[in-house]
Amino acid sequence: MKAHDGMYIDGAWRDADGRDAIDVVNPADGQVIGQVPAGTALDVDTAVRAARAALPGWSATPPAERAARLSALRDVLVARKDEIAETITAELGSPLKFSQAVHAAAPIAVAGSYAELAATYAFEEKVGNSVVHHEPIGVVGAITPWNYPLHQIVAKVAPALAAGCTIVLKPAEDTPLTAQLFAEAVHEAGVPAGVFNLVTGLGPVAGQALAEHPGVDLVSFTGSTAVGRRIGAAAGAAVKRVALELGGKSANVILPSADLAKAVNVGVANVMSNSGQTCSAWTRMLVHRDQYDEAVALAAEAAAKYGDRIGPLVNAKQQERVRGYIEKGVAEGARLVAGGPEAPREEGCYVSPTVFADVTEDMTIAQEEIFGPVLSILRYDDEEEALRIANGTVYGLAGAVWAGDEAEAVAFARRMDTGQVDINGGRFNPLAPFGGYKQSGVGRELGLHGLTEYLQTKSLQF
Ligand code: TXE
Repeated sequence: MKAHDGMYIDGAWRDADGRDAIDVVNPADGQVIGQVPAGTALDVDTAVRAARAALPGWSATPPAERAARLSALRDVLVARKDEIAETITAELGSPLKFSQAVHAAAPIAVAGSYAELAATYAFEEKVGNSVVHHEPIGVVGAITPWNYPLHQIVAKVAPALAAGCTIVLKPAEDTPLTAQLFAEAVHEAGVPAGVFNLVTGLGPVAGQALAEHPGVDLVSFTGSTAVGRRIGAAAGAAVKRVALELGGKSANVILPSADLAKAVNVGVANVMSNSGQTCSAWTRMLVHRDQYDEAVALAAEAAAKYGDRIGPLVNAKQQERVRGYIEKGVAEGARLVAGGPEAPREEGCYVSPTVFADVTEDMTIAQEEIFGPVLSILRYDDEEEALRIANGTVYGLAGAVWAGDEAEAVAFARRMDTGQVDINGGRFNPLAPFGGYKQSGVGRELGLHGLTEYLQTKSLQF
C-alpha cells in the first residue's frame, strides 16, 4: 500500500516533526502494510495555524464555489473508488465486496449531498425586521475512528467545507492510509491550501493536542465514550463547541405482528455487518415470549450461515476485548446458541458470529457496547416491558422496530429514547440526521442538521 511519510498541511505533504512511525497492520493476516508518521503537538500546531490562515479566504468563498469543490471531491472519490475499497480492506480487514458497497459508496453519497446542500442552503435569511446570517464556526478539529474509515471522515469534513470552515483531521491510528488517500482526493478536487489538513498520530498525543488546541473552535469527535467524555469536559472548560458521536446498544424490537423470520434474519445481518464494528448496530434483539424459541432458532441458524463471510476485527486488542465480553456472557448465565469465545482461525483477528439467548437486562452483554459480531436476544411479556428494556441503557443512538402494520411500528418508535429508528428494515439515507440521545452523544451528523453543526448565527436588526 502506498503511504506518505509526511503530513498534509497547507496544501502539500510536509516533513513531520514526529520522528516515530506507526505501523499499519492488516488484521486479516497480521502483515505490516505501511507506516505513517506519529504526529506531535507541534505537528498539530502547524496544521491548526495553516487552517486559521486559510479561514478568512475560505469562509468568504461564495457557497456556490464551495459546492463546486465538494462536487469535484465527490467525483474524485468516484474515480478512485476501487483504490479506496482496496485500502480499507487492507487496513480494516473488511471483505472487498463490503468495502466497495458500503465503505466506499456511502462517503460518495455524503459528499454529493453536501455539494447540493452548500449550493442550496440559505446562509442568510430574513426573520421579521432582522437578517440572520449563518456563518462558519471557524477551525474544526476532527477526530475519527477506524470502523468506517472514510465515511467517518467525510461525515465531518464535507459539512465543514460546505459551511465555510477549515479543518484539521486526526484519523484513527489503525486506518491512516484511507485518510491519506482522502487528503490526496481533497487536493485533486482543488480545495485551496490550508482549508483541509491531515495529521496522523496517536490519540493521547496528536488527538489530545488537537482537542485542546486554543486555535480550534469546534471539536468533532467520533469514538469511545471514555475519550468522548474527556473531550467534552475539555471543550466545556474552554467554552468551545463540541460534537460527540459515541457508542450505542441499540434495540431491535420485534413486535408480535411482525414477519418474524424476516425481522430476525435482517437483525442478525445488521449485527454481523462490518464484523459488528458499527456504533448503530442492533445488538439487542427483543422478542415476545411466545415467539422467543422460534426467534432464537432462526438467529442461531442465520449466524451459523454467516460463518466465514465476515472479516476480522480491526486489531488484536479489539479481538481480545470482544472475546472477553463473550466469556463474560457465558459466566453471567447467558446461553450460547452460535459462535463463542474460541478464535475461529489461528491467523488474523477473527471472532465467530455469536448469538446469546436467555439474556437478561442486568447482564453486562445487555448493557455495554461490545463492538463485535455478538447478538443478545432478550424476551419481553408485553409492549410496555419491551419499551422499558429498549430504553434501559445509558445509550440512545439507533434502533429498529418491526410490526405487521407500519403505523404500529411508528407509534412504538416514537416512544424510544434514541436518535434513529429503522421501521421494518429501513434503508440508509445520507440526508437523515444521525446522532445520539443520552450518552450516545451530542449533536447530529449528515444532512441539513449535520451542516448546521458547523455554523453559528449572527442576527442584524433593522
Ligand atoms: O476508541 P478511541 P478505540 C468504541 C467501541 C470500541 C471502543 C474502543 O466500543 O470498542 O470505542 O475503540 C482518538 N484525545 N468505538 O480504542 O480510543 C483515537 O486516536 C483525543 C465506538 O479505537 O475512542 C481515534 O482517532 N483523541 C465508535 C479516536 O479517538 C483520542 C468508533 C477513536 O479512538 C484520545 C470507534 C485522546 N485522549 C470506537 N484517545 C463509534 N462511535 O462509532 C484516543 N483518541
